[in-house]
Amino acid sequence: MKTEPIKQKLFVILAALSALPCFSAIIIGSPTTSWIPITYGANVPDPVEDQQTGLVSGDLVGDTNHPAFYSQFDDAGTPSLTDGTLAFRVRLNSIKNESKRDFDYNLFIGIDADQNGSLDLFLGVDNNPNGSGQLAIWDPGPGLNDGPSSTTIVSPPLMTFAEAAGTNYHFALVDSILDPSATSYDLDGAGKTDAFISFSFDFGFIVNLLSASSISIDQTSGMNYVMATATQDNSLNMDINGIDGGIDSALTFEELGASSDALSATGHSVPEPAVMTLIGIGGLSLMISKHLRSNRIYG
Ligand SMILES: [Ca+2]
Ligand SMILES: [Ca+2]
Ligand SMILES: [Ca+2]
Repeated sequence: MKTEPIKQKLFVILAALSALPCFSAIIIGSPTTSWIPITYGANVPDPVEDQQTGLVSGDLVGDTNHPAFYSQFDDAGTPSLTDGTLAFRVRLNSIKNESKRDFDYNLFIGIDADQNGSLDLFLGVDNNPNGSGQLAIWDPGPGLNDGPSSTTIVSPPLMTFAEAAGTNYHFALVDSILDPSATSYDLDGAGKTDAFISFSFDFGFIVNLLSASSISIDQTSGMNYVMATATQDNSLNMDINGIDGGIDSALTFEELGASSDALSATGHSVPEPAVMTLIGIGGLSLMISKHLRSNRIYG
């Protein structure tokens, strides 16, 4: 009988398979422990009650212990670096009408995918005052898109996707299950519980649309994000994450501090291109000095 070696081989194969990283699809309503905060240097996003439209439920809120903005990535378990799902979560002041549990606004995430200061694509939530709507990806338009005053989001969106609650869309009051480490569920302190809006996009669409603008990225590429709420789908007119007010500022997002630290889709910090250049120059000068020293010693 030769069953024993086969069993052993099977055991080895199963052991090898179980040792592979475990890939699981994103659970859009998962606790914050499954999400990675998107940071803004030393800034603590986002000041409370700095939204500019009188509609407090569109106010982005966060503090040192309660991030206003998160991402999560699922790479689909394939070797490809350009597929998978990229999800975002945003903390808001409140739900306008708690009995309806609707998000009644637009929410934009501008992506600076080549890290030159200009936003190359916008994606987010395209809801109306009745709370219904869609997920969308917008063309940035002809403006520089490097600051609030030069942003030219094009309406209607390039692409739209139906919101499927529990699959690619989730809107709920913050509680101890969604945010296990929270010490407050009302960061603005005005008496209404904060809310999380979470949504996801096929990463391949983002890669392909950027590629059409001659920007090549994969899941390891560093990107800077600008995130804002709005009452219309072509301007950042409500609350820009990371800064106090600023919707009409003539400064750039970088000058304002509204551009996030560079993060890959997979959620890893990536040095800015300028830093990489410095590291490159530093490494080169180190190599030259080593070479000169070795020439002095042995030459
Ligand atoms: Ca705010
Ligand atoms: Ca750019
Ligand atoms: Ca609140």
